[in-house]
Amino acid sequence: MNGRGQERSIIGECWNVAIEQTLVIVKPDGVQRALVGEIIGRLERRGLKIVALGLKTIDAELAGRHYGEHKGKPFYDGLVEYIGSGPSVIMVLEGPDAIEAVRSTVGKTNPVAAGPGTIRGDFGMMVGRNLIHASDSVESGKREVALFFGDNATVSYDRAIDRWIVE
Ligand code: DAT
Ligand code: MG
Repeated sequence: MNGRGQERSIIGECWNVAIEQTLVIVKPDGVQRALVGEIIGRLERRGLKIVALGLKTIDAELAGRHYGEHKGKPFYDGLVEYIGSGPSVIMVLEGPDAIEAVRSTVGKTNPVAAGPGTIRGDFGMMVGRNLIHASDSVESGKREVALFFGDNATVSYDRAIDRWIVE
């Protein structure tokens, strides 16, 4: 129990905060600029848990499925070329309100508008080289995790520190 009469749980619901999963991609510029450790470190230190991780070059077919909502926009072809221009580090992160926690750590889409202290604000200059992708809703998170890792491909485990992060 967490002192408020609720069962403490690191999966499912805890104190009205949902434990969510989000898909994060360190894009090819992040890999080429040797920022993988820095980016994962920031997210890990915030308290997020890595539950799937891999390195892969995203081909046009996978990029088309991932970025389907942007098809027809003027930047679409450049986006597909950029995301496939080298290997990306692709991961699933889990934690309380993980979608919002990661999006706020990542910063606004255009790095110039992203606040200092955010990943894009600290390391990026242009929207077409914004280093990182993060799911923008629970629904898109589920879709993107399934797209990149398939169903039931995340690893469920406890960390000793979890009780110091999740009340
Ligand atoms: P986000 O990645 O912050 O979720 P999004 O989903 O609106 O942003 O767009 C997906 C990616 O497409 C974004 O990370 C970079 C690129 N993009 C978006 N808007 C763009 C624009 N106006 N010009 C160039 N690239 C753009
Ligand atoms: Mg998006």
